[in-house]
Amino acid sequence: MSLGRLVRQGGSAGESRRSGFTVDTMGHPADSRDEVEQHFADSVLKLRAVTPPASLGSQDWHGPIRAGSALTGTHCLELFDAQLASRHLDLAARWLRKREAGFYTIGSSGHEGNAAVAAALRNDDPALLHYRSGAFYLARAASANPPRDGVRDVLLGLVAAAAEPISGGRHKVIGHADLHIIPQTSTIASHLPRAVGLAFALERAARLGTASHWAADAIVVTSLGDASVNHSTAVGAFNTAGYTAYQRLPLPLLFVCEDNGLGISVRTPPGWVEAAISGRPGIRYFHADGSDLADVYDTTLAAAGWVRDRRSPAFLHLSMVRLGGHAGADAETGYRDRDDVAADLAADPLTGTARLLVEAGLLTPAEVLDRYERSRARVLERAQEMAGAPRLTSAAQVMAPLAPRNPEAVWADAILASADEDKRRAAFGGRLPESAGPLTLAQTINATLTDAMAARPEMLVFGEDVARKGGVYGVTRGLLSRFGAGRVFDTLLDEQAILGLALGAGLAGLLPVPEIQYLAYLHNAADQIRGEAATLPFFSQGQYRNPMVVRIAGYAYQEGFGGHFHNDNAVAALRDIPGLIIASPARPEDAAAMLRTCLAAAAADGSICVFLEPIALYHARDLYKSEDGGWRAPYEPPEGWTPGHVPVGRARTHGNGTDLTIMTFGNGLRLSMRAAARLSLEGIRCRVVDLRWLAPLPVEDILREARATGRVLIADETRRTGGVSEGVLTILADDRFGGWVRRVTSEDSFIPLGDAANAVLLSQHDIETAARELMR
Ligand SMILES: Cc1ncc(C[n+]2csc(CCOP(=O)(O)OP(=O)(O)O)c2C)c(N)n1
Repeated sequence: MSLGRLVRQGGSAGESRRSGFTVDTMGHPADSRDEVEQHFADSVLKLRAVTPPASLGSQDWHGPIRAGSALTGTHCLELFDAQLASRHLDLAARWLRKREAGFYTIGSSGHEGNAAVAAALRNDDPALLHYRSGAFYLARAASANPPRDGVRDVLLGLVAAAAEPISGGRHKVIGHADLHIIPQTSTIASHLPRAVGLAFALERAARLGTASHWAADAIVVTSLGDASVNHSTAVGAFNTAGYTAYQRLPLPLLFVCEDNGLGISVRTPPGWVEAAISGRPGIRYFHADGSDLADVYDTTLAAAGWVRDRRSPAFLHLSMVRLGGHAGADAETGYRDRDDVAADLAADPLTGTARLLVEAGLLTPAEVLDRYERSRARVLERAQEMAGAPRLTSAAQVMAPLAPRNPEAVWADAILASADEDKRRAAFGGRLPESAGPLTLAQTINATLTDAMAARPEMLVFGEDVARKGGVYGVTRGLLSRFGAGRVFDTLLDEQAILGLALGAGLAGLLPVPEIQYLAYLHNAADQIRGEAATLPFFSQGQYRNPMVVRIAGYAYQEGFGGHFHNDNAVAALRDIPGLIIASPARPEDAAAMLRTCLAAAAADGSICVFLEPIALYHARDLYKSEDGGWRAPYEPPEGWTPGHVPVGRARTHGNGTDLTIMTFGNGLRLSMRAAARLSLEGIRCRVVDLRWLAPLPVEDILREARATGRVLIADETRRTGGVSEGVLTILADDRFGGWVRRVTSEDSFIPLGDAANAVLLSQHDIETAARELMR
């Protein structure tokens, strides 16, 4: 018997349960109604006691759903439909899972109040959402122009269908480019630095007059759970938002915390979210009852209005409940008592909206339950249709969005992105770098950044100490005065925030070039590259991109100065990130060309590039002996960029010796070239291959140069374990290289202070000794 009929026939609370609820909508034995459904039905039955205000004949659909609310009856009903469909999608997820046709059961039950958050925002406000945002998604989909079939989208996600519109079957994410919902990973809170960055970048793009994907008066909305509020990533994002607002810099960002009091099984102390957030400087706090749709709507309007008008961040705290456990397989009875679960059931937001509609005289309880049933039937029927939707089947299909590479487009962008003569002269203060004689690596990177900024108005340079000081090593010196504080600025001391800003800026259409001051300080924030930047194209099939060139000062050999934290030589954490480009220049002229290539790859392909700069070579002048000037190089003016173009993943060979191939990169290049010179005195003729790119490694060049001599010595300044040499060896082994191979590396150690550093670092002596042994 349908629920509506049960009510019309005068059934009472508890009768719904006894009736067995047997609605067989799918040609299968009916799924039994779970406790949440039973409770909803009982609660709606109880609403028969509610006396409608006037007669049901003169319903005012256009009036407020409740006195004082901005939510109209029509709007409330539309949102109720989104809430109902979201609830049934959770049930469908479990139904599909049981039949091994679905792969995801984290639901939105209890959080359906977020439909009103969607409704109170503009459809083109970019949203980065918590995984319980089913009703938000459906509400925004339904109000899109033209409306989208949000139920279908979500079901395709549950069954990992290749036709799913955002991730194409790679994950069940909440997102759609037409709906301005940027898909998030399951790593809780990791999306918040990006949300902060996006809000910052929207404003910055508007001020700079560069094209952005979003309107100048858009605001960013991002949501999270209550347990996630404690994650250091979230705390960092709140801090960055407050810090920015505190300085009166615009940051139109609405945080929404959907507080159900639990993080899987762990209870959030009552009152904690408010206590932790409400006193924060720079962030305005709002609260609403998440089970009361009108309250959520009205409070979101107020909070969003605050953010939009003041361009300042706000935190909307929604008290919610979690119904049906954390996910499908979660037996919450193991950690929650009956009263606790019952209290959540009593606050079911679906009942809350039903009450609004019944009390306004717009629906009878029977009509509410009929609507529930019709939604149930519709969703389950669609679930049945989607159950067998084709999935991704090959590695090529899965990986297609990972690393789009269009070398011609990158080449064209790299050689053409130069400002005209006058602009260049103005940017360089009348002293063009090509006329300045040979430059060091640091000077060359500085000049290349200057040239790029003059040509690319959308490019930003930021990081710790990069602006006023010009960087610890002077690499960004002068950029602030040349291009202004709108494009070159110091950030707060938080690598996660720096990378989050890059993530948001790239998304907004800018070209961010953040600096990480030392390689050792990347690691506290590496997930922003690994889990966020690199996964966005994957989980959106390239519909969203976050191009960036992250400059990192790294590697060792600072003559004992600085110890581990300034001499970090470990790159393993970067090398296995799918799609990431890692450039590792050593020579000044290579650095210029490679930086242009990285910027072009970011602009043309949306690539995420790490540009690893060897600190010890920044100011190096000489190669073989003092005053030879061999490590400096003239700066190539734009006319020379075409012949000098360096494609991603192409090595450079120095010398043409036929006895031995030394493969190296970074500081190892200078050590190896010096070693090669000494070995030549002994009659050992070497060629030295500078890999230049650590990801992707230059496979073709490695194999060709290995075959050229039949003897390979890998000189690798990174660690023996997980270092670059392992990758080179593997390339040779995979190709069944039949010659001799040896490797010399740094030790599996951190770098100590003082002379002891030399005990664990690759040395020129190591290279020479190994070379002689190989030749024996
Ligand atoms: C960084 C990280 N650590 C752990 C997890 C595993 N995990 C998934 S959901 C969750 C609880 C999140 O609770 P809350 O933020 O309150 O959101 P809710 O699920 O209650 O809506 C945890 C610990 C994760 N996804 N990400």
